[in-house]
Amino acid sequence: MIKIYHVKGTRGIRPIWLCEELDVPYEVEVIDFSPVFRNSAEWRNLSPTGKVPVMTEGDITMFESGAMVDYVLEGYGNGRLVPPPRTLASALCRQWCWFAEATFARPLGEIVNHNRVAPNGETVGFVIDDCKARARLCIDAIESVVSNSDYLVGNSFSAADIMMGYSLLLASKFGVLTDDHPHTKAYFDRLDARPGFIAAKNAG
Ligand SMILES: N[C@@H](CCC(=O)N[C@@H](CS)C(=O)NCC(=O)O)C(=O)O
Repeated sequence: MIKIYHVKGTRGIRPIWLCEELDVPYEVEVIDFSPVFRNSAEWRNLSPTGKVPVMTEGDITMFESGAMVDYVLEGYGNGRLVPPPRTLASALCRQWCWFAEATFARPLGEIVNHNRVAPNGETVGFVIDDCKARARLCIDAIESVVSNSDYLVGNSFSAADIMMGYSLLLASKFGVLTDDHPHTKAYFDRLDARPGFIAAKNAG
């Protein structure tokens, strides 16, 4: 059985949402998000940098939410939620999966970090403004695609939308996703209405 170590509202949403979409059984173990627990030897043994999520199945233990999505698709997807290999659609699906975490979630994560770790509680305003500008550039890229299609890869919901859905959730939370990007807002609303996403957001 797949087990996802999770904290409500964090990136564990991605593998949980995917399991929901594919009807794959899984269990969620909620962990203590305090720095003390995440720095403990017990947690570092599963997640060397002290982050969430972690996923286990049998004797396999993984960190990195995107890798978990790949692993679940490989084992249980039977071709669902990914386009046929060696097609333009497949290339685009992979591109947007990586973009969601490597390019888009990066400045969003830095907003969290710079709000949290600034010395003496002050925020580093110019860094946060720069992160927001970089995140908006990413939303421009998404906008240009979803103004012509329902999802990132044409009109079929795919794994790329699960990866992006979490990043857009963060962008929405930080006020970066606004009416300046109406097609992306409508796209996010479509994702937000999916029962799998709702279940994943409520998990934990
Ligand atoms: N690239 C990693 C990022 C993991 C990550 O940053 N997780 C956040 C929660 S969503 C976390 O644990 N933050 C605590 C910290 O960075 O100290 C993934 O996709 O799993």
